[in-house]
Amino acid sequence: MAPSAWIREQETEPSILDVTTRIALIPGDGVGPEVMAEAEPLIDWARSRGHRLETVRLSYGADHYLSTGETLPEEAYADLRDGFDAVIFGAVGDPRIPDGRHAEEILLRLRRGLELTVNFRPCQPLPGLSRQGLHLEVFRENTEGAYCLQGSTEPGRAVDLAVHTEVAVLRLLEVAFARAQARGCALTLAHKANVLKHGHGLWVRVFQSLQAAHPDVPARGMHADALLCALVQDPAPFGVIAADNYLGDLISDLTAAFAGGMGTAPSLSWAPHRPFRCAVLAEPVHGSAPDIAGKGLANPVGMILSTALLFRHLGWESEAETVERAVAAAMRDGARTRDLGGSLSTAGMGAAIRDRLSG
Ligand code: GGG
Repeated sequence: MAPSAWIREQETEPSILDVTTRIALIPGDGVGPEVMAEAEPLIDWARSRGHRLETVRLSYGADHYLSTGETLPEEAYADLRDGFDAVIFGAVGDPRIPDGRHAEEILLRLRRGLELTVNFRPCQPLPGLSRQGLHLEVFRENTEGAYCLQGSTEPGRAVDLAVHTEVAVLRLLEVAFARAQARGCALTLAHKANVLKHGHGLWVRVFQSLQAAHPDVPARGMHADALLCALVQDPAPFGVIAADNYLGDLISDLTAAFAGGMGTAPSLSWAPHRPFRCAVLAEPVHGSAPDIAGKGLANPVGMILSTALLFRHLGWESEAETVERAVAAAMRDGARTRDLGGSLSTAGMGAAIRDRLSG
């Protein structure tokens, strides 16, 4: 290409900072709004560093459902899908709605509707916590399996179906293989194909087909029960673990416990094939924890680290690293919420982290 044409292309191409990123904030229920309040200043901070950002707060959750009967209205969902780039989500779940209908129609709807197949749940203990040096990452399929919401209850009999599709399994496993390859670490598939011959049989077949294409990745399948036993005994040899929705949910709660518990565990879900404008959702692993809601007892670290994962996904590596460094510095300096044996409130921990943002 001639230099002048190249220069014209450079001039007309919008710089990444010229593009407005639209982020929907859905605090949800219980401790969701409290931890979201500690993520929002980070978005303002990213804006102050030149990123063009617009946030819109959406109040869907238990209170909205109980007062209006609405969970996530179709128009709101369509606007979110086509008019936003990302979602930051707090938590859903409320004892006033024992069947969890609103949670299902908000969070599972977003995960499934936006085809957020990949749920990434890293576990790296922060400074001052036990198991230093551990670096485990769980890749959980996020849209189907036992969470496909198909089943029935009859007198004396209840059925939950688990639907696994080759497309979703392949999408999840391709990301897990690529990550293990990039990290140069082992990849383990958790399954129970000895019993769940159909669904998990499919997982094993797809896994084996990718093994052939990635001879440099030390990859193996393990029965999930044996894997859990091995993890409890010594998680260090594991690098990346891939699993279906149900097993991934359980395994990632165990790995969260290795790194300080649910309060510190971040997650990011995304659609690798980008079917819609909105293709990524950040949320802490923890739920709404209604027993401690409104008391300033929730640990905001999971939410803050999820926000850092979102920054990285959006290409804002410097902001992601700065936030992660600030969390590590606060922990190194002894900042702790009650769940980690300290006395800081949710807001106090958020402030301790923000005080250490630099760079
Ligand atoms: N941030 C994850 C989330 O909200 N998950 C939903 C959930 O687990 N809800 C049940 C609960 O809050 O107890």
